[in-house]
Amino acid sequence: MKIAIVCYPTFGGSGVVATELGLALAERGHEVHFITYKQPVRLELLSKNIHFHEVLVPDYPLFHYPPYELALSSKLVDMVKLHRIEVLHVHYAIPHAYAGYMAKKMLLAEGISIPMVTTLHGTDITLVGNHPHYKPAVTFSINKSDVVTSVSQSLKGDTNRLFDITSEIDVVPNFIDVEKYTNPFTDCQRDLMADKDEYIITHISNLRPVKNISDVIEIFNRIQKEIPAILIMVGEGPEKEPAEALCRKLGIQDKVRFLGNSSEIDKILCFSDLFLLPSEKESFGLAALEAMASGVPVISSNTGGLAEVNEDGVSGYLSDVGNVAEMAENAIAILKSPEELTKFKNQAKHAAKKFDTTRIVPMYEEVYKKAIAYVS
Ligand code: GMT
Repeated sequence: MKIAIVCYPTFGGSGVVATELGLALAERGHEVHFITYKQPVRLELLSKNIHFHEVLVPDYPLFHYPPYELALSSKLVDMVKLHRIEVLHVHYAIPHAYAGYMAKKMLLAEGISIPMVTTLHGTDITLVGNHPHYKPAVTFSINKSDVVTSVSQSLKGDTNRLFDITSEIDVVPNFIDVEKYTNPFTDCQRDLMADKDEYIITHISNLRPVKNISDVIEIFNRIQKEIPAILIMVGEGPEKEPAEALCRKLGIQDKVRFLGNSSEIDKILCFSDLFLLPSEKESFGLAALEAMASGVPVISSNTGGLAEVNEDGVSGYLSDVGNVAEMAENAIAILKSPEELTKFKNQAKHAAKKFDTTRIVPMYEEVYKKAIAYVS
């Protein structure tokens, strides 16, 4: 199949999923065209089945807001015609589903029918999309998609609750190449980060308010009082400075390392012992799945789709949002005995296998077939 993938090219989960999906589809022989404003961060290798088309938005003094949707829909029309693309797959409803729908309509005016698959990722529904300023356009473009998928049952429920949705939503969970995370390095080089007796606790996110970053620090503070440990914070975002200030206030600044954005998540997870994700909202929690695939147990909140990923008492523990005392207790329970830690590491890796690329990518292929059949 010839598939166009529209996504955010940044470190965010939806862009990562879209990129990994495109790479996996290309490996399975499909021709994949990424159409976005910058080369996606995880799209390192170009191959004969992978193409990247940059959306340029010309500047003009009249434009207070550059019209990205306009440029994207025009680019989609051009690329569909040039490469005879058979299906559009847009990740994150805003503004991609809207631009995709416009492209569909423009192509139809020229006698070309192309189906659009929209994948909902989370904040496009639970945080940004239901704002009254966006809601009518988001509802419209979801309802006008030929197939809609969501990354968890929980997100499907949220979408139906928050929007007036007239079409069925297929749940296609996020996925991971478990093989890639299995002993990727002969030596994880953990001594670069910590002393021999110190446990390494990790958090990876875009450091936005929804991630409850102060809870990450509070949980770690309680852990390090009981067990020698350091905390590695990966990512950039508005909560970074307040988090640094909190670490100084608690006197733990020497035990917390802020690494910024990283393309070496697999290396960081390789030497991590525990992963913290106490988010306010999380439609899936791809970062938790990446940790689990690396054999890192997860201490998380039980919000949204996290309970579909992190199995309580198996791959880690779940607690109510904000219950930092319980999250710290659970973390300590895992770390305090080497046998317990080994057991949870193995269980986390095993639980991740349910989401292996080989199981999930064929579900997207079925979705594309359904979408193509729908318009032909
Ligand atoms: O986590 C974020 O804020 C980034 C956001 C995104 O769209 O890039 O992540 C969302 O999509 C991910 C991939 O499907 C999910 O794993 C995250 O749980 C989801 N984030 C939220 O729902 C807050």
